[in-house]
Amino acid sequence: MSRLIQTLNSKINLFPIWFMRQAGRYLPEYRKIRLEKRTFLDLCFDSKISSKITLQPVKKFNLDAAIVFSDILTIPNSLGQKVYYIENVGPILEPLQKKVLSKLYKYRDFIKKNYEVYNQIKIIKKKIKGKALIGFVGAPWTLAVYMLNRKSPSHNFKIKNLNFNNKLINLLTKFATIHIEKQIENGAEVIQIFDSWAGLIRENQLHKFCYHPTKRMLKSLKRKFPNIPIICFPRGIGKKYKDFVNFVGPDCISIDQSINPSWAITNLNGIPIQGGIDPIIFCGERKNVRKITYKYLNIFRDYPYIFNLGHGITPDAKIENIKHMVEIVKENRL
Ligand code: 1CP
Repeated sequence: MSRLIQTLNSKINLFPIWFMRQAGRYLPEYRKIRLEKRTFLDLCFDSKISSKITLQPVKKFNLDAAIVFSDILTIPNSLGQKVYYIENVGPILEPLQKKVLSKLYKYRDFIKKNYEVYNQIKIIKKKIKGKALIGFVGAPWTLAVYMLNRKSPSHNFKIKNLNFNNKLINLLTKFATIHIEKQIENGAEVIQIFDSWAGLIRENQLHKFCYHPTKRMLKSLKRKFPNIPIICFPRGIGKKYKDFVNFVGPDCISIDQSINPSWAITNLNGIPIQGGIDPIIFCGERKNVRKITYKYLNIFRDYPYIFNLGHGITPDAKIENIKHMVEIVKENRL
């Protein structure tokens, strides 16, 4: 069994290591393939190519897990709201039309549109013996943010100008759950739910938009797949991580870099913790990588911990720094 699954299921601390956005633009071998294809979605919807990209970082750094190469925004795209990825700008979505929200939308169309994503999982599964295969999905709130805002909310985001409503959240809860079910049926062994923009929700609405929809997903997934561990990443909610863990009950919690790891150990019910290391560390000096890696090794010496970052690897990360962290972790674990 893989280190990641053992850490998640048995809470044995084996210090598995993988990174959010481990496949992507910081890798020269990814950039090379990217140049040959017209768009980013062409990569996601070609399982022969996407499976190759998934494995690039796993082989290069001998990581403990592979994460499906796709994007959280394949969901709006598959529901009929087209998504375009613009170089140096990020994702841009066409206006959200009524037809997307209508109940007429067919389950079968959705599955068909994501066929290549599910097929990618089947291909990878045969090639990563002893490592875990992670499927993922965006949480309903984060998907709704992109669908209504139609671009990244990282600049000038004003929540009150947008029409967040139950109809949209319910639709996304349903299709995010379906998307995960299909990934599990095709071989995903661990699931991560990315609520990357949970930090934008006002405190008194966290329950409605973040905890509650996520818990609904977990409940229905656990009924069907009780043995598949689910990692949640409600990024940016600060001390509310505690309420999140209590209410939602995930198998593992991924923390962002604003969370003090010692606080997390005492406040998050003893469930496995993942991440928390500032991604900026990979853009700087080698000696700082060493320092922070030892810091996390020491803090989590007696606690089930998964080495990862507080957010995704950035395009300007240095390969040598990533190698260095992996090396140190491997030298210091059982
Ligand atoms: O031009 C390119 O080459 C595309 C760059 C790129 C890549 C490589 C995008 C556009 N998405 C991805 C892959 C991706 N996205 C993966 C699989 C690869 C891996 O992890 O190894 C995953 C898990 C995601 C998830 C994702 N997409 C999230 C959640 C995690 C996070 O970063 O918070 C989010 C918010 C997105 C939206 C998105 N897609 C792409 C970009 C640049 C963004 C972020 C835009 C923003 O900052 O708002």
